[in-house]
Amino acid sequence: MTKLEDHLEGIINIFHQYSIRLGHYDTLVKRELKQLITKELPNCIQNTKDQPTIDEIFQDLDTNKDKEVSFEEFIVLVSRVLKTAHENIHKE
Ligand SMILES: [Ca+2]
Repeated sequence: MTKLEDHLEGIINIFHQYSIRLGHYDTLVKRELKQLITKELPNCIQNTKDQPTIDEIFQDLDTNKDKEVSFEEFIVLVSRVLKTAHENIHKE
């Protein structure tokens, strides 16, 4: 695998690490999303310990409103975080 392919697979692995914990094995319920954000993205997302922030992110990502965040819904967050990280690199 190339470095990029390896990183992409890493995103899938992290998602699964959290999605298998509760409810459906391949989706994130709110508690899983909170755990993932708090543990894996504390430098990219502000106020991760703050419940209203988590509520807001969850509602925003759960576009089909089934109270679960699928991988497809999750990558919207990944894409946003990635975009911000890229912008920050050029600021420094
Ligand atoms: Ca959903």
